[in-house]
Amino acid sequence: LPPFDPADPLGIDDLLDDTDRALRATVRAWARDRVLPHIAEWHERGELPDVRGLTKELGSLGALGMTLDGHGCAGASAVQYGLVCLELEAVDSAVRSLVSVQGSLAMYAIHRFGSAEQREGWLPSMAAGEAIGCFALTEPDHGSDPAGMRTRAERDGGDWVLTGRKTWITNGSVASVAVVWARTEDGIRGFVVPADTPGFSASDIRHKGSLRASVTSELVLDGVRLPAAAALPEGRGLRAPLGCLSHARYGIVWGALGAARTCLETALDYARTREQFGRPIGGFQLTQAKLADMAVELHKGLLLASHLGRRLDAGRLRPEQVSFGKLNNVREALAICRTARTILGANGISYAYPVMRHMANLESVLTYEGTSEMHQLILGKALTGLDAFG
Ligand code: TGC
Ligand code: FAD
Repeated sequence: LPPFDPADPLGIDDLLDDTDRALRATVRAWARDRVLPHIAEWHERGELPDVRGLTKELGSLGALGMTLDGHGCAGASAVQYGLVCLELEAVDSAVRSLVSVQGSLAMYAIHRFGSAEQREGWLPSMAAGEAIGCFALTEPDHGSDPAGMRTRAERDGGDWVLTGRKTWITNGSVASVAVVWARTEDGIRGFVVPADTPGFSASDIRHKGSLRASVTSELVLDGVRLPAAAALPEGRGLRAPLGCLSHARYGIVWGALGAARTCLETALDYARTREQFGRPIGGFQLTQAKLADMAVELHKGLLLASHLGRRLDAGRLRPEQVSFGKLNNVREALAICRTARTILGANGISYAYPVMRHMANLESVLTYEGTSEMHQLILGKALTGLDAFG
């Protein structure tokens, strides 16, 4: 039998092939060298310095829109995308967020619902990380219930004119292009809005206690005039943005486990060396029970992510299954981080260790891309046939 590997107690690595492992190693090394040495300071300062340089490097790694085909995109598998999300989030959820929004939301929307001109006009530069994108669905008064959105797009001759506000928009103020969802007389539609269009402005949301190294913005659309060709021809109805969310939520199923892995590794190291009552705290049964439970949930979560990834690669992943994964893996990742914090005692709240930062980040991850309650209700509806939203 192969030896027991504390880093992979279930032997889940056997499910990966050499290409998957090589990609994972490349992204892990990049995140360790390029982001890890600075991230605690960036988080504390509430900044993501050189976001454009970082995005270009992520583009060079092939991490942007990586499951999409053509237009400079990598055409990678869903499992490979998941591994990349995990390795990035093992350093900080902010970097995975940047990649999720760029690839799974903004690029995915243009790729899936855009015209040939929109795809050719934006996807190559977005895949290379030369243009940053954002995805604007949430409004101040409509978060979980985007169907009630007030942002509207009205016809004026051959043009569209967009008016409204969007909030909590990742990458908002650094984006060259925003995919904005708005109400029209024919229902909800998506629009590709270059950020330099008059009437479009973005201001950053400050004083966040979570995802502090991520750019989060409020967008104002004040009579933004766009040509007819700015509308996503296929992006009609709420099912269009929700379809993009399914893809981004899938990435989070993996990503959240990266934060959990780092917290478990930190707690294990600490428990082996920190002594109280004359012995390492890792020798106490209560600490071992915590560590065992954390490992069980982390690796069960990885099995779930691998399973969902294979279903996505086979074209068989249902939105309810994505909700299943996001609900479980984010909830359990947060529980792992909180337990790690207890193992570190007072040091658990110090930014000298990554645990508190990851724990705080996962509070956002629990809420964005559909709150845990929304995913419970999506599953509740699928299980009972009864719609709790209606
Ligand atoms: P409902 O009637 O259920 O659905 C409307 C239409 O959409 C279809 N649909 C989906 N299609 C594809 N994928 C999905 N996941 C879908 N979910 C639903 C559905 O079949 C229907 O189609 P049709 O043809 O019949 O019209 O809609 P509802 O109004 O009852 O809402 C359901 C609910 C609450 C689940 C939905 O609104 C929801 O998911 N709310 C949560 C909103 C949310 O997740 N917002 C996220 C904003 S983006 C973000 O957070 C980015 S953070 C990223 C980062 O930084 O990493
Ligand atoms: P609300 O919808 O007001 O919900 C508040 C509480 O009520 C939640 O606990 C919710 O689960 C609960 N609730 C609501 N309705 C029900 C119900 N029917 N039954 C039971 N409970 C209910 N959005 C974007 O469009 N693009 C982005 O790039 C983006 N990035 C984000 C980045 C960060 C850091 C954060 C924190 C958010 C981001 N969001 C983004 C917004 C995010 O998607 C919303 O915050 C989320 O959808 C929840 O909406 P809300 O905050 O308005 O909460």
